[in-house]
Amino acid sequence: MSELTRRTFFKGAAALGAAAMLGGCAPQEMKESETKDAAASGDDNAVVEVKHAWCKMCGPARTHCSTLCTIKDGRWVHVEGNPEAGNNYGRGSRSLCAKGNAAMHTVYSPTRLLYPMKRTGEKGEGKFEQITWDQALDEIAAKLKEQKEQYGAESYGVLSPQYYAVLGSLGRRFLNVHGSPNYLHSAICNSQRMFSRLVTIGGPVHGKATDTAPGQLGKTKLLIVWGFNSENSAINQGNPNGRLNAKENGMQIVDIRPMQEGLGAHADYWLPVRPGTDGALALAFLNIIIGEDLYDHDFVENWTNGFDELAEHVKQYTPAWAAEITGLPEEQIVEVGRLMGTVKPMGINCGNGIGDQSADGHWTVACACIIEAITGNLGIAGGGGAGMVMPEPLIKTKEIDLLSDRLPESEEDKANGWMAGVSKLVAPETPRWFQDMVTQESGPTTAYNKGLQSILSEDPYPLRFVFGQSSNPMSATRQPKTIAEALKKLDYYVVMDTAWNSSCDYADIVLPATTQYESADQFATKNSPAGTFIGINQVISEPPGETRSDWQYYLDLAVKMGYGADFWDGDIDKMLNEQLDGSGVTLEELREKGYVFKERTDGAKPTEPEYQNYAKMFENLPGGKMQCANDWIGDKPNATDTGTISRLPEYKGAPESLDGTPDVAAEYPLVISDVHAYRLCNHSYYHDVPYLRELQPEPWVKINPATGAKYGIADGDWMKIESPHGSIKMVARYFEPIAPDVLMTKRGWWEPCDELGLPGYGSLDGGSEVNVLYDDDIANYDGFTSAMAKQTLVKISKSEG
Ligand SMILES: Nc1nc2c(c(=O)[nH]1)N[C@H]1C(S)=C(S)[C@@H](COP(=O)(O)OP(=O)(O)OC[C@H]3O[C@@H](n4cnc5c(=O)[nH]c(N)nc54)[C@H](O)[C@@H]3O)O[C@H]1N2
Ligand SMILES: Nc1nc2c(c(=O)[nH]1)N[C@H]1C(S)=C(S)[C@@H](COP(=O)(O)OP(=O)(O)OC[C@H]3O[C@@H](n4cnc5c(=O)[nH]c(N)nc54)[C@H](O)[C@@H]3O)O[C@H]1N2
Ligand SMILES: [Mo]
Repeated sequence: MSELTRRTFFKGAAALGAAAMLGGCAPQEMKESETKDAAASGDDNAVVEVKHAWCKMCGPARTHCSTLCTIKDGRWVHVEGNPEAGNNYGRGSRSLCAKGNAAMHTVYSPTRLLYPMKRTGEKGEGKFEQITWDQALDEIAAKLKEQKEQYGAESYGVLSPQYYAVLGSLGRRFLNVHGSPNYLHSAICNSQRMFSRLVTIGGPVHGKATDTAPGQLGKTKLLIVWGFNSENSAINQGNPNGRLNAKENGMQIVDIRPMQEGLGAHADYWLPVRPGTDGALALAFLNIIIGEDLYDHDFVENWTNGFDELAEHVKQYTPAWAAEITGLPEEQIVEVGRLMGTVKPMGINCGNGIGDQSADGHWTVACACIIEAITGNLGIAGGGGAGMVMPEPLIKTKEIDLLSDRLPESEEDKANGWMAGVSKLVAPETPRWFQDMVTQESGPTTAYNKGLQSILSEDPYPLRFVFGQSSNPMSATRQPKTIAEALKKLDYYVVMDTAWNSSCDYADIVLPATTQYESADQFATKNSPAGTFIGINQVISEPPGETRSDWQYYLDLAVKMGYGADFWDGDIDKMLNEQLDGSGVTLEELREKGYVFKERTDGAKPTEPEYQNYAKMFENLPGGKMQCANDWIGDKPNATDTGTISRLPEYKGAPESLDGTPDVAAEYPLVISDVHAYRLCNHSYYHDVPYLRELQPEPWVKINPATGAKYGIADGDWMKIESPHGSIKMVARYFEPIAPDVLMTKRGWWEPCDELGLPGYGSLDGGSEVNVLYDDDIANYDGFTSAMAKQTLVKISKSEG
């Protein structure tokens, strides 16, 4: 944002008085212990209230932490975990992570966006003026109607890289009613792994693809954690405690990640794989398991498709070959491969570090699935895909109907037997022929990056209107340079955010959103053996300025569009009541109490699942068998219609790599990648929160001390990092447990922290956004899932800050 806009923008914050909202106490002065005491003691006449809110600071995770917030005389002074809800440590625990504990400072941040703004200058120039909500919604509705008329409804696309509830429900419903299939889903987040599992080991539908993660950790003897960061990502879901307890009971752990993170230090084997080479490692594991006859013959005989072909195919992928590519010792690959073939039950946890964000992500995850299946670990207690079955919830709520039948079906859809809307996708995330009700989560999907690139290429047509809610395209995807060009060319870009993110300068309209602590628009349930918990977000802090709920935005816009009848006539309570209908809990009760816990008194306990029911597990797969050679997707057109997908796993590697492009490596000798779910932020935000920013003040890059010394870079020095695609600056942090030829960082550093006087950093060349360094050539994306590599080669040098 330019100085001018910053001033206009902050005028609002100053007028409202961030300090006044805190009762004269600046955020950084409000220490946790003091605030708790203040709430507990002091003025007897003080009005102290405790209200319920769901923490969603780990992002889109579907089970968030339930919190209790103490408000004293209207000021939010303390937050803690709700012991009734059963957060990470189970019922009775009040603990929260660092982010959760810093929650109150997110609402009082001086970087909050407070008013609707309209661009007055050129795109990217940063000149905006304040407008009213009414004017903003009128202009947006007029533009949507005009473009629908002129270019068709599909010219409107919605950014939804991660599954935020509002995007997956109202965002999708609005698209359906409007008539556009262009839900710009990630091609970087979770779905990629789901698609790979679905086509390899089955499951009823996309969202319920058979899991390779052990469902009963207590019975697991060997846990493979592969590119998964559960000690940081959604602690509530990853349950680090469960892992450590299982380890104490003798479970062995293999952690496959380039740098040693939390769990790595506890692991029996830490495999510091070179970023982007997991596909080679996976193929070598198959080579060992099949070559040394460590597979389950009974399973292979009865339940696999194309095993012999696979066995022949993987002979070429020897441990020596993989050692060269991955940078791991050959003996270690062999040892771990043998372990996987002999220790049972074994489960594999595939994370975002493999599958979602590499150019051959599909085959890497498919190999992990094959390994688990042929070693006889699928659907067994302690192995993959066999979780205990929870007793029925005692409170049942309804999902928001997506009105999927509203999406128009074209002649082309009909002729090809495609799901309605698929023919109109601007950039299909998975191949068009693949997208149907079994494979898709909530409807057709366009890949985020490819969809945005269509604006420039106009292939097959350009998007004309993009809505970015809870997403920053200048940081979420590869090559912000290309994205900036696309946003400049785009007819109309609307952002709804809690802060002025780095893409806002290119917007036509910017809308201010409330946080989860300022609106009562979401409830959620948690079901456990003890009972069922339902809680709603209560208003903990009054919405600052003219911030509005992300949910209310859709209802208000729908009314302006004439879609009111499909959007509860703009009444959010009607929407919530519809979801609660028949649950036995009323909205009034929830709003009043914040949450309700219904104890289980019928004695029902979790039951064992049906083990090894492969007929059911594989029912959607060709021949009813798991796919060692893939007859579902093999030899069929890829997602860009430029070739076909292979039937057997292949190793491709990143667009630039030490083994694959030695000529590039001669100039750029180091490999870089990143981690995103860091415990002190969500993606690229919460860097404005002083408590959290203090702990990671600058954009960091972990570097082996030997490498630092070699390039004359000391711990704490700024360094320049250059790849064939761009250049950034970051602060070197010496770290022993990382290979000397590898660097690891975290993406997204645009957000300033004014209280600590720390800046935000640019998203283009010379800034600190690691996505600047990565390739964005669509031809290099995973042909099946559109996953993009987040690995490349770089050279480094010391630089000024
Ligand atoms: N606190 C917090 N929680 C979050 C989020 C957040 O931003 N903050 N984001 C949420 C979202 S949207 C998601 S998708 C999930 C993601 O949660 P995870 O699946 O846990 O994903 P990441 O945190 O990216 O962790 C991937 C791990 O793989 C490693 N890695 C990186 N490159 C490679 C590689 O080439 N090979 C291998 N083997 N490993 C590699 C990284 O160092 C990291 O430890 O977390 C969710 N939860
Ligand atoms: N290099 C690299 N790139 C990655 C990843 C990686 O690991 N490495 N991870 C990928 C993954 S898995 C994902 S899911 C995507 C995520 O990509 P995005 O979801 O686009 O994440 P951010 O770029 O942090 O943008 C989120 C925006 O939402 C705003 N926001 C926060 N809370 C709210 C709210 O309640 N309402 C509204 N309206 N706005 C809010 C924030 O201020 C921020 O501007 O990034 C992907 N990009
Ligand atoms: Mo994600």
